[in-house]
Parts: sequence; structure tokens; C-alpha cells
Amino acid sequence: MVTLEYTVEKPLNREPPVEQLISSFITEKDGYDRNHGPIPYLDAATHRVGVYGAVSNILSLSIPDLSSLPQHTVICALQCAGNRRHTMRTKLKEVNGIDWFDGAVMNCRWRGPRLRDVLLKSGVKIPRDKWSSAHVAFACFQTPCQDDEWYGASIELERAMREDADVILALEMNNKPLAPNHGYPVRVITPGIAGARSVKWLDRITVQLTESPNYYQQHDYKILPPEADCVEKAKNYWHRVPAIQDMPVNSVIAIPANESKVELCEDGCVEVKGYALPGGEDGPVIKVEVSADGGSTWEDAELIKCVENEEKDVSLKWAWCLWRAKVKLEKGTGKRLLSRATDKGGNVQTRCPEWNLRGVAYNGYGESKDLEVV
Ligand SMILES: Nc1nc2c(c(=O)[nH]1)N[C@H]1C(S)=C(S)[C@@H](COP(=O)(O)O)O[C@H]1N2
Ligand SMILES: [Mo]
Repeated sequence: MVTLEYTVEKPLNREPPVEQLISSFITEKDGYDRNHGPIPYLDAATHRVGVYGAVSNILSLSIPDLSSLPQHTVICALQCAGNRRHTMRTKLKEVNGIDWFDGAVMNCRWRGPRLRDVLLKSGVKIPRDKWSSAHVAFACFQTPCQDDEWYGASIELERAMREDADVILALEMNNKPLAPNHGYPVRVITPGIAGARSVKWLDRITVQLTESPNYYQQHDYKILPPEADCVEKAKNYWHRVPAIQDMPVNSVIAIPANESKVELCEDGCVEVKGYALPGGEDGPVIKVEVSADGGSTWEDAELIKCVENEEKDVSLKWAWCLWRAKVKLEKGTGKRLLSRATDKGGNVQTRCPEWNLRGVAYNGYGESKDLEVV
């Protein structure tokens, strides 16, 4: 029998303080946890992943089967679509959902076989020119969730099959087997795509013509238009609004924290630090700017080079980027700083996106406000 921790009513959801989060390029421990149900403790010796649907051969893969395929490493940020919801809620209008601050993201080294290799082994029966309208659905049947009997998600088959999209079935996180709360013994990792699609405790992969029928694909994790301002109205939009896939370019200021007292350095500057995230497949982040005058003028931040740059075969396209800047500020109260990221694809963070009921994909300028400079 599978042991479960936490309950459907009270799943484990937590984030570290952002100051702590940005202290290392790789999030080694205490990353965020996001669960729609309890955490199952699975046995890697008996666990199997089934491959079904529009494939020539149905497969039932054990963990040793997955380990014996070529292993691929990806350094990628895993981010909940609800990251920064607190800012949308406080800046724009009340939204529904967990009150995430800026810490529902972590940057880790993931390792496992490519989903592509598993699908090739199984034999995809959908012709190549239909791959962008077909889907690969992921399912975990281990526990009921808050809004559905199981957890599921899907991504485009085209993305899954493209080698450079780096979608993997992760067996390891930061060179160790996944921890139970992060999906042991196997989870999907979908770089650039909202965390909701990186299904943990993966039981089944299905190649199909439709998206996953699961609640979290069909109803939740959608950027509804502002007219959908209550749950009743949202229902009229669910079938018309696409499920979130790629996450938008983003950045936050972690230090100094809102409402903190900051001391000027001898040069009359304060040190500012944060993280930045590329949009979808358009990484890496190539520029972060900081403004001390409400966005009239901007100065380039320094993008912090990380040791992992030395791993030649591992791309930083999907990783977050830690940054720091020295910004001139006058002494006084009510000071405000802003940050703005640009990625390689040319996506630039906007001042403030439109409000949406679920408060997802918030990517307004990073901000640190009500600072007292002494
Ligand atoms: N089986 C299952 N997979 C899941 C979830 C879940 O509740 N159950 N939550 C999803 C969401 S919404 C996010 S943001 C990430 C969180 O991953 P983490 O808990 O490892 O941080 O897992 C995704 N995969
Ligand atoms: Mo999420």
C-alpha cells in the first residue's frame, strides 16, 4: 500500500523567503512545494510508467528501464504559474489562489531520459505534420486532488518530440534521486513551461489528439480575460481560453526587501539583487535593468556568472539568472526600485500585465518599495 503524507484538504504548499532563494544558483534544498493533493511514497522497485494512446507499442517501463535509456541533464527553473500572485492581488485586484510571493520557483539540475526517446521507443503513430496539434498527456493516479480524482497535464507532441526542447522524465534532482515531495521516483520536467505540466509521481504517458482532460489542464492554470471576474463567469471561458504553457519573461527584486531600511554604501549606492527568468523557449535572460526613478531611466544590472557555465554540454537557456546592481539613491523614505528583464528572444518584461481571476503568470516589473535609505 502507498503511504500518503498530508491530505487532500491540506496539501503541502510552501515557498522559501526570496532572500534565501537567491543565495545560490542551484536551489539545493528548501525549494518550493506545490501540491494539489497528498504526497505519495512510492517504491522505485515496483513503480511503472505506462505509455499508451497513438503509439505502435504500448510500454510499461520500470525505473531501471528508464535508467537504461540515454540520460540527459537539464538545468532549468521550475516555476508555479501562480508565482508572484501576491503582487497581482495587492497591485491590481483580489485574485483566487494561494498567496504566493516571489519564491514559487526553483532552479535545479534535473536528469533522466528524454521523453522523446521514450516516445520513439514506443513508436508515435501520429504523422509528423500533425505533431503541433497533437498532445502528450501525463497522469498521476496515486492520490485524489482537490479538484479532480487524479492529477494530469499535457503539452504539445511537437514540443515533446523536439530534441532541443529538452523535455525529460527526471529521475534525479541535483544529482540525487528525486525527493518524495518532488515526485520520486519519476516526474516530467518541461523546461520553459508552467510547473503545473511537470507532473510528479508519473504513472502514465498518453499520445493523443486532445489535451489532458484533467481539471488542472482544462479549467485551472488559464489566463482568463478580465471579464471573467468570478468563478461562475470563469466557467464560460474555460473551453475558449488556452491552457498556460510557456511562462513569460520575468524578474523580481529580492534585496532590498519591501519596507526595509537600507544603508547607503560609501559610493552613495545601494546593492540590489534578484532573479530573472526567460520567457518559454526564448532563454537565456540577456539583460536585467534597474530603475530608481519609477521607470524613466534604467541601468544595466550585472548578470552573475555561475560555475555551471563550465559544464559545456549543459545549456543555460532554461535556467534563471541571478543578478546584482549598484544603484544611486538619495537618503530618505518612500524610495522605490524597479527591475526589468529581457531574454534572448527579445521578450521584455512589461510594467504590469492584465489582471486575471486566478492571478497566474504575473510578470510586472520587479519592485521593492517603501524603502528607507539611511
Ligand atoms: N502529481 C502531481 N504533479 C504535480 C502537482 C501535483 O499536485 N500533483 N503540482 C504541479 C504544480 S502546480 C507545480 S507548480 C509543480 C510543483 O513542483 P514541486 O512541488 O516539486 O515544486 O508540480 C506540478 N506537478
Ligand atoms: Mo503550480
